Amino acid sequence: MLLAFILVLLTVGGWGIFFLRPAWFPVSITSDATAWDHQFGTTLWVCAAIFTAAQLLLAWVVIRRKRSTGKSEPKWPEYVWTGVTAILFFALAIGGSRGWAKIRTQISAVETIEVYAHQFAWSFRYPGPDGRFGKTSIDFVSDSGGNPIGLDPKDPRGADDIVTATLRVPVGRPVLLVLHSRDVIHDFFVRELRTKQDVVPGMEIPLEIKVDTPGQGEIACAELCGLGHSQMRSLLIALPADEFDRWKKQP
Ligand SMILES: [Cu+2]
Repeated sequence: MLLAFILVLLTVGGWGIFFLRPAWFPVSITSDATAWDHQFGTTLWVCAAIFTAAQLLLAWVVIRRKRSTGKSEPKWPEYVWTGVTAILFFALAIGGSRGWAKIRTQISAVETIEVYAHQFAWSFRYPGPDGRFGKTSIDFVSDSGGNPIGLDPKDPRGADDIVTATLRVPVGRPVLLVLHSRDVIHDFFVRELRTKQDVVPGMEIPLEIKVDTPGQGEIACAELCGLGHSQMRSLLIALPADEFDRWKKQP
């Protein structure tokens, strides 16, 4: 009986957290968030219903438990819940991958910004007025010398490149981020964009974002990457497009 009481208490407590929402997503700054939030909400409701049904059923079984009579139990409930779970799982997976494909595979950005992750900081590079990125090499990397991305000092194309510690993006214009890592796997995570993408050494990973309202968001590393992982954070600043263009001319 005590076990049944604890099960009911856990279920009610779970619903309490669900409704009070002590920690929830911050307000989004992109319209893409609507699809993510919808999918997340649907998944959460389905899981909440299954959790509630399973816990209450378990409590009922605990209360009504009888000594085994040695007769075999009917098998059909197992078929039913396995079948229903499989259908729900595939429906959620198909819905989620459709949304993901719509947002993540249509790249239309004309503006490219390079993102460099390393233990334990972020750097961002813009091509400057010539519109071209200069060469980089691991040989030139020097954090103390102010060259965290290893910009080649002899390449004239890189002379006007802008390297910053915060990410500024224009509002209303799709931006292609190209993610690089210098050492281990990191993860580019911005809650306000509902975006999370691994950054893998040796790979250039494209990630298109479009911010629709001016605002700010925290860029956090969401992959445990070493002792300073919790300090690995930066800021995303979304500026009105004209202000962004002015800043890029005179950072
Ligand atoms: Cu990290």
